[in-house]
Amino acid sequence: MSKFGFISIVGKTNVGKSTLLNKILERKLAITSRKPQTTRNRILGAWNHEDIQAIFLDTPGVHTGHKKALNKYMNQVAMHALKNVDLILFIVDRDRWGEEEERIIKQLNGSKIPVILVINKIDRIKNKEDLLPTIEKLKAKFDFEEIIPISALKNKNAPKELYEVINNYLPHGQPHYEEDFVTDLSKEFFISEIIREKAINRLGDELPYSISIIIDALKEDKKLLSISATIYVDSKSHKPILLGKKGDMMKSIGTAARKEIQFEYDKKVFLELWVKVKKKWTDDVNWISQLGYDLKKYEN
Ligand SMILES: Nc1nc2c(ncn2[C@@H]2O[C@H](COP(=O)(O)OP(=O)(O)OP(=O)(O)O)[C@@H](O)[C@H]2O)c(=O)[nH]1
Ligand SMILES: [Mg+2]
Repeated sequence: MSKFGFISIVGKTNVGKSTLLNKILERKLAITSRKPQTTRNRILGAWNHEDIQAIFLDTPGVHTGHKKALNKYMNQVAMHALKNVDLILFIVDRDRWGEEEERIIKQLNGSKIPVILVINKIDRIKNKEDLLPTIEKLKAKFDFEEIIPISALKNKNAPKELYEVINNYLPHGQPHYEEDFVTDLSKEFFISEIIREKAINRLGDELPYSISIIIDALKEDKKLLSISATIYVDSKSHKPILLGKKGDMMKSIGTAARKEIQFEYDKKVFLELWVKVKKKWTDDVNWISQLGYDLKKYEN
């Protein structure tokens, strides 16, 4: 009998949720970075294996201390993914347990959805004997169905236990999507995310929070993909940082993004990038909607 269900990947920011999604799907669907708050909305990725179709939902990291409209939206998307799914993969970074994790647990209490605790980044635990006390410590936090230690980054594949869990906890049901369906996200969205990732990786610690990308034009024929995009910063003082000396920062972001888009779509890419200021956009509900983040959808 076939199985079908939704699996959300939740946890604090920066614990490796998107890295895990990409590892499971064996392709890069979500951007990742060493900086917090990289994922800003729900990233859906379908996984088909034999008679199982699992729909993974990668989510923004739960975070506290930021009060802008964008932060509110991101936290709402994350908390929404704790409901109306069939299985939850709750990711933590080794034994790091804080108020964000507590917030998630509070939401999970009383829920009937099975929760698997995934302890990530175990490659960073020098002494493997330290893993056992970590598991014991986390076991006491919630009635997890199972606890699986992994390294989403270093393991060649997602561990077998994870696939067993998917098989064990997904309900019986027919696949809802065609076998070649991967995601519901648009080409414009992916391209803007690739540009954002290249920018995040090249900028200091503060700027990544305040950039957003809009694709102004996208033309495509058999051989060429032509893109014009604008990177928006939220204050005037950020513009020269993004431009860099003689425009070299923008050049570097553009070159890296173009190479990856070329690889993803297997055709020649022409990418034109602009920088503009959109003051305090992270707290501007209209602007956030314009970026495609649907504030109403995740309100409850
Ligand atoms: N050492 C190590 N680093 C990891 C592992 N998994 C992820 N990382 C790194 O941790 C950082 C954050 O990874 P992401 O996948 O972007 O984390 P995330 O949970 O999606 O973060 P947000 O989208 O901001 O919530 C990146 O630099 C990853 O390369 C791991 O197993 N080991
Ligand atoms: Mg992420």
